[in-house]
Amino acid sequence: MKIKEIHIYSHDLPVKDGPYTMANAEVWSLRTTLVRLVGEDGTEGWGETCPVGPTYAEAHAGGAVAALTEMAPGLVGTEVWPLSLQRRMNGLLNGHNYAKAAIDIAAHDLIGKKLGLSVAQLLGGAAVGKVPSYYATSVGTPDDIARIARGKMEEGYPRLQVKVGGRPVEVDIAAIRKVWEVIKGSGMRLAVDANRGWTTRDALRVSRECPDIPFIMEQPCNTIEDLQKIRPQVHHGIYMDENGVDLNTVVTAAGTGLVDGFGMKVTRIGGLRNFAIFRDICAARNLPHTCDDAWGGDILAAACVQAGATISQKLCEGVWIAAPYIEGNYDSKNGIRIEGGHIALPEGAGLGVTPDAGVFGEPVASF
Ligand code: 0XW
Ligand code: MG
Repeated sequence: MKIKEIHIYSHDLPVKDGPYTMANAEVWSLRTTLVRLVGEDGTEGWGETCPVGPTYAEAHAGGAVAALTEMAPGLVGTEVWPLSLQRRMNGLLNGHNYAKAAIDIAAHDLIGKKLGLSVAQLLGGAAVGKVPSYYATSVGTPDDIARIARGKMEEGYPRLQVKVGGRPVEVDIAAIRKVWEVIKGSGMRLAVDANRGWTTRDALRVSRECPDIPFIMEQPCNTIEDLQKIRPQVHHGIYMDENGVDLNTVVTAAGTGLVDGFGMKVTRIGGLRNFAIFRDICAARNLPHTCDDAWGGDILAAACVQAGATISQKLCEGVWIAAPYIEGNYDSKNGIRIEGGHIALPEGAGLGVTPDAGVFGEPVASF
């Protein structure tokens, strides 16, 4: 099956009750980029990539459109199969995994829709019909975050991610303690995500002062070298998120025992094909991980749920989607929704969602 047309769209997603605050970023609205691939028989597939602002990762909305525009002319007329497509994209542009991911996701959707198979089936088969999600807070006051923790625990979320960093570490410690007072004994698991915002000094202090609280530290510091420095000194598990920029980094982190798990983004690792490889590397080393993206609407949410459903239950730390921070859905009928802290795998072929006609307006570029 060859690619006949590629259309690129831009769309704004205002943050519900914004801003969303992390150690290094405060975002009010995110610009997402969508790709519509049309196969030679007219079958269509959708992809999406949506960096959470320009400082979270080495990715930004304008970069996604530019990278896709650079590659698209060289992709029209080529085979849609994900491995061939990946090699072709690598021959057209170095790096820019997050933009290539939108093409990869669209290719999986198109192939699934053509064959009548779900993307989860294409990735090896779903292990569950409903994936656990987790709630990620903003950076906030200890009282506010503890109140949110109670609400999300009562909603049925099995896991909470508390954002910290970008302020005195004493306040982070107070927030962790207040949240633990609320969720202790409930079975709700806790991740503390500093989004690269702590120094090694801060991370060591938090671990030293909270030895009784069984949270995992997600991406506490900025670099891999920082993680290596704190690794032998902390009482808590360390998960890598932002530093896991490609499969090479993941193989080394998993193979050397640098981390106890990962927060992983489908687009950062290059799309669904690379995510499935990442999933299998983690399974080989018995490492738990999430299946998320940085932000995005129904297309990315569906991609994360489809891929997340293929993770073995004991290693799945949850699927995060931006739905709680977004108004409405692209697909008004089958759009992805979180219920009781879990997300049902959509029915139907491919991603299981199709944007309503005209929802993104005219393409910003067509090839
Ligand atoms: C909680 N997330 C999955 C959403 C934001 O993009 C940040 C991210 C993370 O874990 O770093
Ligand atoms: Mg994270």
